[in-house]
Amino acid sequence: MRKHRFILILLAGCLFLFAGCTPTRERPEETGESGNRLLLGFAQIGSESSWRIGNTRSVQEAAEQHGIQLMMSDANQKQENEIRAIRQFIAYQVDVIAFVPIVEEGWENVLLEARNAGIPVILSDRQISGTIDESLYTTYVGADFYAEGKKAGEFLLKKAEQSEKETLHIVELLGTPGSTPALQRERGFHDVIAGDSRFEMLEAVSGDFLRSKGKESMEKLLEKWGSEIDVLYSHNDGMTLGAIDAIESAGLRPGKDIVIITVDGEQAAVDLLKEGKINCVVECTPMLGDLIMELTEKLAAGEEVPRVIHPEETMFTEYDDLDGIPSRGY
Ligand code: GYE
Repeated sequence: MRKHRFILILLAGCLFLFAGCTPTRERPEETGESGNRLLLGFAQIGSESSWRIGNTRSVQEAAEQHGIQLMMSDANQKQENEIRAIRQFIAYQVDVIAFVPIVEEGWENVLLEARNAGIPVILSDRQISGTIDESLYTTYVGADFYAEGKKAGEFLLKKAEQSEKETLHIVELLGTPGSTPALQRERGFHDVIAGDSRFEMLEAVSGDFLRSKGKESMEKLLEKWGSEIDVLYSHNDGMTLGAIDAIESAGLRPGKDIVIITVDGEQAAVDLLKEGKINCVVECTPMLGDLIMELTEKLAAGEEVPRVIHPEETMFTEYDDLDGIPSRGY
């Protein structure tokens, strides 16, 4: 039975994604074991980074452990695909919808549809624009990106104390334009270093959270600014790894000629921190699956849940004892 329902859902998913129409079919008759399981519709944005892949895995594993049936879609980095998937979840009358808003703007209509259908909505990982009607979603679970940006800035303050240079010239690789992590990681960092004459921004460019674009953007920055660059602040590890390739190809030493500050905490970045090629890794955990499933259970039972849940996060720097860092798992 469970299998049949899954196949039905999958087939319908393909149909709706390809036909681009609003489905009118109702959730299939619930029978047998699968009928008692909660159904969670989860709209993921894609697989742009190891962080994201770890996030998807965390959601899948937690659903399995909690016995929650998962209807998951991959938007391939397109907001319109995400909106279409959410409409599909509504048509299927899922118990709860969770989604990762790729950017902050543009969700009003589809969230109104979810509210009219009486389906609670969890924002996972990213937020939506602050001006939106608050009743359009129930809860947010994800990182405090502003705090992450501040941690990055605070590390730089410490690093500057030990630098012989009078001025440190900074380049910044920004995440996806209009997304919460890009907006808040930028703001938190600049709020900390603002007004301090030891720092000078050379340029900030987007690398879209992609390794390939991080490399490309860093190549351009190096062509333009060369060895004037003292600091790279990058909004995610994927872009940082690409940038490090570009820095080494340009004959410079990452972590030494250029101070490198990155966010996420992927295994690959922590390994490079240990090698001295990265100076600071601000942690952002993708392991949100358990929290999402707990929220799903509570919402389906009609219980109250907190409006905002931030998982605990830390940072790893060259000043710390790095031997004890447990395997990152993403
Ligand atoms: O930092 C990046 C990913 O939204 C926090 O998205 C997430 C970010 C993460 O692609 O690696």
